[in-house]
Amino acid sequence: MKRTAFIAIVGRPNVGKSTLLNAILGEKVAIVSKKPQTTRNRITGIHTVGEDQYVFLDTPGMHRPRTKLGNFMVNETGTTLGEADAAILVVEARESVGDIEAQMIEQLKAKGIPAILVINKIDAVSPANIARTIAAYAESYDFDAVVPAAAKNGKGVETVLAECERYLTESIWFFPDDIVTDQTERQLAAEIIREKLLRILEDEIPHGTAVTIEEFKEEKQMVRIRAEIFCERPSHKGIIIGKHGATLKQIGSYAREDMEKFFGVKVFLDLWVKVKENWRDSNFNLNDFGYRRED
Ligand SMILES: Nc1nc2c(ncn2[C@@H]2O[C@H](COP(=O)(O)OP(=O)(O)OP(=O)(O)O)[C@@H](O)[C@H]2O)c(=O)[nH]1
Ligand SMILES: [Mg+2]
Repeated sequence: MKRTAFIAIVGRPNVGKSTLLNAILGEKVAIVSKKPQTTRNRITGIHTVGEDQYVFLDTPGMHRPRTKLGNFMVNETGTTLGEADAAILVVEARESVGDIEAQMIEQLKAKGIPAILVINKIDAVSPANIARTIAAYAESYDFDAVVPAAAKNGKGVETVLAECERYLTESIWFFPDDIVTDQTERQLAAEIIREKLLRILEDEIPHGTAVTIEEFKEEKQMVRIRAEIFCERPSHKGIIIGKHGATLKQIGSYAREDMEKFFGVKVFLDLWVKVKENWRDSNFNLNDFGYRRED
């Protein structure tokens, strides 16, 4: 008997949702960074064991949007919750329920979605702190389970998965059993480049960047990828390229390394930087960059 569950991973930005997804899958399908608002659209991660298929839906961190891109991100999270059988609410041990978390719990209640609470980054706090966080959340919602975890080190990840078993119901599978994500190779390549922009660039600059793949050509034992990085100002373009092209070269070499690992072939990566002012508030550009819902 085949079983399936669609489980949304939600929470405020930067709590470790994408890290948790990657840890569950044992493979990196979602980019991760120290900066908040890394994930911009829903990332599907598929974990199939025996007759059971778990479909995890990683979402953009819930925040108060200031741009149309922000609106899109927050909508992605809302839509995903609406389509899920259950949710994993990821929080940090802050000893009280934050305002964003309280809002998310209201959404869970309104939609009648059962949930597991994951208190992540326990490697960085004291046990007393964790205990007080658990107590605070226990009053806010009837969670099916509360799991302290350190997704970055894999701690608690097995328990999270085991607790998700309760959400499986008899159903056809929606994905083949040998895939871990439904993202295309182009999407994965663009995301890898965006991760490096977030890692290398300071302040607001990476948040104002988008990446498109103009060419993805498989040749004999290699892939040729031409990507365009869009930023919001000419001054940002200068910073991204760097002195004598040094910064762009660094971004390219980190990205190429990851792509070669993921695609398992040699990658020739050609990066171009372009300016598109205020693209984060342009419906036309957001569409162009793939920040739209097709279904
Ligand atoms: N100390 C510690 N850091 C962690 C842990 N899990 C994740 N992180 C770090 O937290 C930061 C954010 O991780 P992400 O997985 O990108 O967080 P996210 O919730 O997906 O963030 P958004 O996509 O912006 O909503 C990264 O620097 C991670 O390495 C953990 O268990 N312990
Ligand atoms: Mg994320």
